[in-house]
Amino acid sequence: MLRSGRSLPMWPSRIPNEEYAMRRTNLMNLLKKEVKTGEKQVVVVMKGARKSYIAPDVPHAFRQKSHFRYLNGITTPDCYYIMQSGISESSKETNILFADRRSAYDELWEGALPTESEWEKTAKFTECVPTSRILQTLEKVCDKGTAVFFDSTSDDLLYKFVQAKANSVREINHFIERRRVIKSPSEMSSMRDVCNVGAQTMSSMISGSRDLHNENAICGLLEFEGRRRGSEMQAYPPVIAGGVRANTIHYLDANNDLNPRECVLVDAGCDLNGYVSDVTRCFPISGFWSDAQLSLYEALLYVHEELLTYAHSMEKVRLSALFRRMNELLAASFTELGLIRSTDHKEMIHQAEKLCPHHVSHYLGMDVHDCPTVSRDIDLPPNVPFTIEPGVYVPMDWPVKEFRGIGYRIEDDVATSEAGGIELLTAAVPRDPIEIQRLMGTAE
Ligand SMILES: [Mn+2]
Repeated sequence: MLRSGRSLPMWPSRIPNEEYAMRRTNLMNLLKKEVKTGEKQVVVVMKGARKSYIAPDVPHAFRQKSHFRYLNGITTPDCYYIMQSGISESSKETNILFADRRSAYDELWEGALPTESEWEKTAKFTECVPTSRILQTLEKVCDKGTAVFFDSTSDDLLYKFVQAKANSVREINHFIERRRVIKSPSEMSSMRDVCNVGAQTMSSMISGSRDLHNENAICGLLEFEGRRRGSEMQAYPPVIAGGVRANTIHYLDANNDLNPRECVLVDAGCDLNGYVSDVTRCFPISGFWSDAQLSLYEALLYVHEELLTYAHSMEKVRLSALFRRMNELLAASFTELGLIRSTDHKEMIHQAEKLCPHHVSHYLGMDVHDCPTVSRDIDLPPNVPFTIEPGVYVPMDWPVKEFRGIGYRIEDDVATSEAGGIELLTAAVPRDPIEIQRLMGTAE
């Protein structure tokens, strides 16, 4: 047990304390190149996530904002963090953490916060001051020679305040995301951990899901299988969609009855030390595929496997190229199946886009849709994790009757590798339809 009464986690963070300082220095070096004429210093103003409530005294699950945590490692709610540096290369940073201590009374209800020296290990502040002093401090720190970088979506009042004081105020998100999209070796280890836990969770959930009567039961299994492996929470509200509900891509109710003749689509992730996984699998509730279910599944699985092979063979991986490839493969595979009935190539692609209206990939890391300001049309360097997730959602009025109302997505997590190609991070959960049946105990 730690001094504050918190027990040691099952998975200690992989990120060494010095890495936070390195991240700040790298970001600052990027920002120093962005200053306008006459600007002599850079100030970064970061606001952490606030504790919020569902009802009086009932808090939402707390998760620190990833940009904030990335730069200082702090996971305490309601903090601010200011970084200040001159623009010359040799200028040292000054960091100020704004955080409030808990009173003895609050500690009685909510427990103790980390100590200042625990915060200091990752945040390396020169000063730690109460949050009530944020404006007073900004007043002193900002002048007409200052370039402020700010997460402007986070606080209108603060934004207006610095706008009046500084020479310029700019959005910081894209600058942090340009750094965050490429993972350090310790971040890659964190991604391997969480993707492995996420894959094992999905696998065990499938094993326990045969003949379940309601989507809610699957939700409970995901929570149980994830948490018992050390996942701190689900990475996002899982999609657990029986039958035609799978055609609603972000269906989140997860509380409908499951029909024993239908398949279920489950899209879920784990969250470990601020890094997340994102996996989707589909399986028949009874453990037995109907002919139509199986043939459509195999047609999509073919596309998925081809995409993995293609990504692995690419000289430089580019998500936009993977997306074009998915549409080509879906068109070919569904034409062969008879789901698309056209001989015109353009029309085939158009039909494929109708059947799968989403992209094949997004970046993955501290957030599930990681670094959304980074283009998907760039050559990726090594150590960039992303998803591969082709899908098919057959509308109830699709001309080919036998596949109507079936929705599937097969999603794995991969990363560009130093050795070239990609590394599969979610190998611990099968995709093969027979292997899925083996998990469910309905195949030898
Ligand atoms: Mn995804």
